[in-house]
Amino acid sequence: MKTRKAMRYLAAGALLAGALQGAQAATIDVVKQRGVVACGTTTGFAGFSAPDAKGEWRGLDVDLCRAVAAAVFGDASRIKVVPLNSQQRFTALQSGEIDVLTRNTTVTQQRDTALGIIHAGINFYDGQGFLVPKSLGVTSARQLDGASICLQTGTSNENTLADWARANQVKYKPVVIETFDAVVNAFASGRCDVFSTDASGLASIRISKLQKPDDYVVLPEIISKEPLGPFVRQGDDAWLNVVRWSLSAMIEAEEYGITSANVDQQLKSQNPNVQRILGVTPGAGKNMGLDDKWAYNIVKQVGNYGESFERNVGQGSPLKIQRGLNRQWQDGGLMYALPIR
Ligand SMILES: N[C@@H](CCC(=O)N[C@@H](CS)C(=O)NCC(=O)O)C(=O)O
Repeated sequence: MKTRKAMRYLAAGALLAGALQGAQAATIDVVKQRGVVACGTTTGFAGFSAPDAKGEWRGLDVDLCRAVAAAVFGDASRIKVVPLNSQQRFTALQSGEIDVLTRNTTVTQQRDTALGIIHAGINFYDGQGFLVPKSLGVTSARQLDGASICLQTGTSNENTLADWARANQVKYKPVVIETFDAVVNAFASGRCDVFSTDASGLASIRISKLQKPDDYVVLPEIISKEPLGPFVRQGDDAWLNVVRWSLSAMIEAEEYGITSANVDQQLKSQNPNVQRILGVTPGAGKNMGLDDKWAYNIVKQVGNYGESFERNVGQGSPLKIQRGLNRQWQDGGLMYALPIR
C-alpha cells in the first residue's frame, strides 16, 4: 500500500517536473505572445550596451538582442531592454524577468552548471586587464604591489584578480563597489589606484567615462580568458537554439560575405550555403519555430557580426578595439560559426 502511495507521489513529481520543464521550455511562446524580447543589459557600458543621445540602446550586446527579435518577429526593434548591474543579472534571468542575458558575461563552468542557466555562444573573446593613471608611473602589472584596485561587485574579475595576485605574490587592497558609475567615479577621483575588469571594459571606461582619456593607460598584461556570451535558462532548449543560432547566423553571414547592404543581391546567390542561411532553400527557420527568413531579417536589419563589431566597438566607434581574437577563423581568429545546414 505504502509502496503504491510512494509510486503515486513519484509519478506526480515526475509529471510536475515535466510540466515545469514544459513551462520553461516555452520561452519562445511567451516571447511570441508578449511581442517583445526582454534582454538583460548593463546599466550603460558604451560599445556593448548603452543608450545613445536619443535614448536608443546601442552596442554589440544590444545588437544580439535585436538579432533575436529580428529572428522571432522579423522586426529588430521589438526588444525590451532591462538594465542590470553585475550583481543583479543572474537573478533576473533565473526569475524570468528577462528572456536572455545579453550583457558582457563571462562563460565559466560554475555559471553554466550551478545557477540554472546556460550560455548560448560567445560574441566577444576578452581577457581581464588593468587601467592606471599615467601619473602612477607603472608600466607592468607586476609593479602593482601595495596598490588599491577598484572592482565591481558580482563580477568574475574579483576572483580572477585574487588568483593572479596570489600566484604572482602581488599584495593589493580591493575596493569593491556595487554600481558601475560609483566604481568608475571612485577610480576617477583617485579612491583607488587601478581599475581591473575585462579589457573591453577598460577601453570603454577610458574613452566614455574619464574626462582626460590620455591621462590613463591600459597595462600590457591580460591575466585571464573572459569569453563573453549570452545566457538563457537551463531546460529551455527551443529558446537556447533561437539565441545560439541567431548569433551564429551573424557570424556565418560575415564568413560568406553577406552584409546588410548586399543581402538582397545575395538572395540570388548560387552558393547553397548562402541559399540556406537566407531561407532561399527553406527549412532552417521552420525547424526552430521561426520564419525561414529569420537570418535574412537579422542581416538586413542588424548586420553581420563584423558590421556590428566595427560599428559598436571597432574602427567605426570611439573605442577602436582591434578584432584580435574576434576575427573570423579563416583570418586567424576564434569566430567559427556553426554551419547552418
Ligand atoms: N565579464 C565579467 C565582468 C562583467 C561586468 O559586469 N563588468 C562590469 C564592469 S565593466 C560592468 O559591465 N558593469 C556595468 C554595469 O553594472 O552596468 C563577468 O562576467 O563577471
